[in-house]
Amino acid sequence: MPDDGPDAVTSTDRRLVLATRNAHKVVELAEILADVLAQVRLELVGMDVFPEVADVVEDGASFAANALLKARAVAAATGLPALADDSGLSVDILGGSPGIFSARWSGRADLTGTAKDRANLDLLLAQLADVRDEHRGAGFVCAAALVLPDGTARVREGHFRGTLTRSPRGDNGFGYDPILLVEGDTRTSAELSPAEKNAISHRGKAFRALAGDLRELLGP
Ligand code: ITT
Repeated sequence: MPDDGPDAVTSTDRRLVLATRNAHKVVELAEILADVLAQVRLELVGMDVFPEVADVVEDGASFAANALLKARAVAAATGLPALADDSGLSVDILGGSPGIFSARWSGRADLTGTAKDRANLDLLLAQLADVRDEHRGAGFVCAAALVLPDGTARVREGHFRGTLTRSPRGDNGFGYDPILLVEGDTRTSAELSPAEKNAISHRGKAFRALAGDLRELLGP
């Protein structure tokens, strides 16, 4: 047997790489995909296992295009099947914005993590200060992509509707969760438990749809 070195990928490698640097997404996805990963006997690993792989520029014009860009780049760089998502908040009265620009809506490139999330939602609430309750409809959107090393690709979308509050509420989740009042509920998305959010969220729906593709393409 030739020595392929410690990082060589073999046909028995059962790792599936999640192409995100967002720690909250890794936690949510490990939970959402737990059953299917056990079924197809794949181990989910994050980008921390591949520190040498550079971030891809998310210059697509849609959630689906960006999810595919991220998954394609990671599958090509690692030789492993890759999952990625692109997600964001789509506000009706803003014609779907912030949309694919949700993560950088405030323009505060100097901030990261919760400080950046807070700047983004503060700006959005300020922009919508004069908008009446009946016009505050919004929803999270998620495009989830699976790309195999041979280029085979699948994308699925999920939506999670609600209305925007006037101030943040709740400590769970991340991003805009504290300002999305969940449709048919009195709580914001940040007041749901992780399991409750996963059951109805855009990311839960998109990745549960993609689970069928994982079984079909990567099942034993
Ligand atoms: P990766 O690209 O590394 O996956 P990211 O945080 O940049 O991480 P996105 O490009 O998908 O992720 O941007 C998503 C932004 O949309 C995120 O920063 C939040 O502001 C918002 N968002 C997405 N899903 C959300 C959720 O479930 N709850 C709250 N906000 C969410």
